[in-house]
Amino acid sequence: MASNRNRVALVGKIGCGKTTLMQRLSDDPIEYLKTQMVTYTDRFIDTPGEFVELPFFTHQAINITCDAGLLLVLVSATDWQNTIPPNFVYTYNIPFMGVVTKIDHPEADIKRARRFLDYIGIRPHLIVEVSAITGEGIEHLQNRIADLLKKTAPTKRNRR
Ligand SMILES: Nc1nc2c(ncn2[C@@H]2O[C@H](COP(=O)(O)OP(=O)(O)O)[C@@H](O)[C@H]2O)c(=O)[nH]1
Ligand SMILES: [Mg+2]
Repeated sequence: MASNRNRVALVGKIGCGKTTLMQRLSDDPIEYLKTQMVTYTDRFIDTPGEFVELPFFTHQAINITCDAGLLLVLVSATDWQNTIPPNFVYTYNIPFMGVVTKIDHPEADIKRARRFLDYIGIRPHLIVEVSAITGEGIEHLQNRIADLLKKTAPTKRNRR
């Protein structure tokens, strides 16, 4: 089976901005597309938000993403409810980061989003804040992703 260790997996509630962020990080045009199924690109694994909103699917989210090079858990600054289980990220054996999205939004509450990410198991130094619309924080996120992927990318020695 092909390795996903060069790919970044995106997980988060429906509408939190996974697909838009992926488009921004890929320099693709930003257009709304409902993610109906798991979508693989060269650099990303985009998952439907149902994966973490419906407990029935949570194991599926983990199966699909557990061999990625990096897990990004997204929480929108506009979300007033979290559905991701406590310490979710510790199920994984790969690097992870938290991303607060939509920080440009007039109703953004970044502190609340950071609290949700803390509950999910992500400490403050592993959280970045971005807006896929204005581009704020995107360069910083690109750099952090590149650093973390370097640690897990297949090398001659560990290639499957
Ligand atoms: N204001 C604002 N809206 C965003 C941002 N990112 C995504 N959105 C909007 O949020 C909605 C859902 O985005 P989408 O990427 O499809 O979410 P997904 O379900 O997690 O893939 C769309 O209408 C996007 O335009 C952002 O950074 N700021
Ligand atoms: Mg989507």
